Amino acid sequence: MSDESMHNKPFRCGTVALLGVPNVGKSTLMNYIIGAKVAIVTPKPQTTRHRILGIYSDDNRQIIFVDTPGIHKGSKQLNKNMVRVAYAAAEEADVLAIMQDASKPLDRPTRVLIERFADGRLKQPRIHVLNKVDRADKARLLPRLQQLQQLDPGAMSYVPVSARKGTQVDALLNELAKHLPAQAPLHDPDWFTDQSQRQLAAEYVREQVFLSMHQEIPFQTAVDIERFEEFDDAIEIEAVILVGSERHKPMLIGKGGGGMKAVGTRARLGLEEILGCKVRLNIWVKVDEDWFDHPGKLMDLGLGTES
Ligand SMILES: Nc1nc2c(ncn2[C@@H]2O[C@H](COP(=O)(O)OP(=O)(O)OP(=O)(O)O)[C@@H](O)[C@H]2O)c(=O)[nH]1
Ligand SMILES: [Mg+2]
Repeated sequence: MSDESMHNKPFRCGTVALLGVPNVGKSTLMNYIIGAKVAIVTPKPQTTRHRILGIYSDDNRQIIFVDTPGIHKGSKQLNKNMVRVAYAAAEEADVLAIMQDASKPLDRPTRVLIERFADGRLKQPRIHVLNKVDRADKARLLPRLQQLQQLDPGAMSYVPVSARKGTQVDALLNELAKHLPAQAPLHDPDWFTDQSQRQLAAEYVREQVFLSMHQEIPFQTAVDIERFEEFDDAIEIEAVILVGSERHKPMLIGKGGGGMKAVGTRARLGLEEILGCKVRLNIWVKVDEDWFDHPGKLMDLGLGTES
């Protein structure tokens, strides 16, 4: 029996929504805590497009993290759906973890976002997470904390962390768990994500497209899994990469197919690691000019607002 349970501390369990503008490190933090790459991470904004659960369980707590798309402005239906998904996750959560990049000066979108949550319209406890402290100027951290305290004096706490290095993540877990309901675990402690193997396959391929492509191309790219079949010795996957323009196709495929080959190899290696078996991955590229602005197509890709 652990020290905690000997002291009769109640078991705590609930949901924490990870919120923030794009690129602040929400998915990196969740992956670090879960200990597996359940949400893809890239240096580009708008990487996460739907809500992803990552469940942390120990002897005293089960913290159900909800990773959300970064809150941003955008005119396409995809952007609107992403933002709607983030706000819906906030409404449903027990605790709001509002993240920012502390290695950069507080920008306007971050300030607007903090003010929006600080207005108290949502009643859940708010915890501000100042991420990327490994890259932040230490002398600026205290003034930044004070600035944040002024912007949202009603928040429970303000926790500096490094999601990449894991610095202060234990302290953050303690702080988050304090505000969760005292109740028994809702999920089997061995279960750590709601992502199916098929969804992981689509996301791992999209991650490699995001990493290898530039300018507007990644934002107009989606991945659809057309076949996912398990055999005794391997999983066979057929993935289609949708691109938003005919001229993106050769850029993605690359000279002699080299670009596509690199995307496929890297995605396959990542999938073999997380799925724990051999993967045979075939990828095709298809042009679909308006998939990101078409509600029905977004729904089919799992990017609708009701998914
Ligand atoms: N130096 C440093 N980099 C970090 C840290 N956390 C995340 N990053 C990097 O920041 C970039 C964005 O990280 P993500 O986890 O994809 O950010 P996100 O908030 O999920 O972004 P969206 O899904 O686009 O909203 C990646 O290049 C990460 O490696 C950190 O603590 N320190
Ligand atoms: Mg993300």
